[in-house]
Amino acid sequence: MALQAAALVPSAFTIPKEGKSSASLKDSTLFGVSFSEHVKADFSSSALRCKREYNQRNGAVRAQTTASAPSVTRAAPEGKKTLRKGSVIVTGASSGLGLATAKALAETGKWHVIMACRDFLKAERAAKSAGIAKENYTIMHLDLASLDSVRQFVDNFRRSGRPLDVLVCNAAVYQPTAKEPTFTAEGFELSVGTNHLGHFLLSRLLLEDLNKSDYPSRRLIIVGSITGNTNTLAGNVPPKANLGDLRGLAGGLNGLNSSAMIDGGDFDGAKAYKDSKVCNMLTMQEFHRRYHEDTEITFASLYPGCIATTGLFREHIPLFRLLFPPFQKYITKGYVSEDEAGKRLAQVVSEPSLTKSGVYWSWNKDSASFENQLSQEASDVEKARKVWEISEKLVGLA
Ligand code: NDP
Ligand code: PMR
Repeated sequence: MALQAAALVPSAFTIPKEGKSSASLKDSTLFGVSFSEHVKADFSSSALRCKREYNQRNGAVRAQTTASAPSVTRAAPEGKKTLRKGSVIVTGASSGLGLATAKALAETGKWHVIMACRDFLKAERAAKSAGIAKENYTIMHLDLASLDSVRQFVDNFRRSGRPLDVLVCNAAVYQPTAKEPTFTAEGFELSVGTNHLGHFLLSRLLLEDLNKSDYPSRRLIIVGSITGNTNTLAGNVPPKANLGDLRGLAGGLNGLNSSAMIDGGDFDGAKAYKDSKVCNMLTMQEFHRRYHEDTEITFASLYPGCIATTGLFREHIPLFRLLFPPFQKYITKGYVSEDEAGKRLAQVVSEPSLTKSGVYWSWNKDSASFENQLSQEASDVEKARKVWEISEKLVGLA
């Protein structure tokens, strides 16, 4: 039975060959979801074709990359020892994973955390109740659902005079029960607009600041998820992530003359979230390909485990919120506490052993980190390039 199959897999269970799971899945309607029919081969011949095309164009891409890399000379060479505190921006640090990460970093005494949050008072209360010492954090306003706010945040941060050593793109919204799409200030479907496009603009702008930092290890981390990866059991729970040919994204996700969904299909809030996570993971890799060699910045993504108690599920039906934590704790064994997940993300921020760039980190049942494999779509080089180029246009960078 499906739940037994789920019980056998650790939190970061990966089906070794895409679409060729040996796990036996029968129909399950837990949480109103029937998913076995969706666990099918997910091979895409277009991915291979795209890869070839990318290789043919590779020279051109690299030339363009060099031209658009931030032309800032770093203040000090990599590896230089510094005694100053690290300065890290964490988006969405007012609850859940972001708050737990801010707490874990602040507690080391080695980090000053800039909590980039849309609700200042909520963030202040959260920092206080988490017991984060005043001198270890600063709250700055950021609403990722508004590109003006993103630009304003970057200006304010620069005015603060603080260096930027690590940027953590963590904030997200999830609208599993929404019947109709809602939109960001610029008219993009809210989940992709916030989780992907807001972070895309933020990280593109702040790359220059990261590049100026003299900190020994500078990092840009974009939180991903197992549910965006169709090479896992969790990623095969419908609706599955699928960016298709990106026609909706190219059309601006506005729900008027274009679909609100990246693949151009009918609106589905749960799918929009999973699609946004695929964009997050593709963006991390595209950053790595374009900038790692020149800047030595580490680009990373991760799946921290299933933190079933966070505010992410606030819009889900009450029965789901009641059953989801015990389901993840006792059946799938994928559950992690907010504290544990915060420590994991804090490792990706600061552990000297996790400096490898272009990696999607996960943790095994002994809480040891390992480099996980992304699904075929979430590691599709050509799709990553297209998502990057379309996103650049949408956020006004190209
Ligand atoms: P929470 O809802 O607890 O945290 C999300 C944070 O994002 C909140 O602080 C929220 O602010 C903030 N946020 C939402 N919209 C905006 C916006 N427009 N501008 C600025 N901030 C915003 O969820 P989690 O802690 O679970 O999620 C954190 C990350 O972890 C997400 O990227 C999610 O995809 C990822 N993740 C979560 C998993 C889980 O099991 N929970 C599993 C895998 C990945 P506010 O407090 O004001 O609402
Ligand atoms: Mg899942 C190993 C099994 C596993 C893991 C690690 C997760 C993680 N889930 C697993 C299995 C299953 N889930 C199974 C077998 C089912 C069908 C009964 C199932 C259902 C389910 C639902 C309805 N799961 C969900 C939902 C959500 O609404 C959550 C979601 O998709 O949010 C986008 C979710 C999640 N399951 C996870 C994780 C980590 C999530 C949440 C979040 C995320 O990607 O951020």
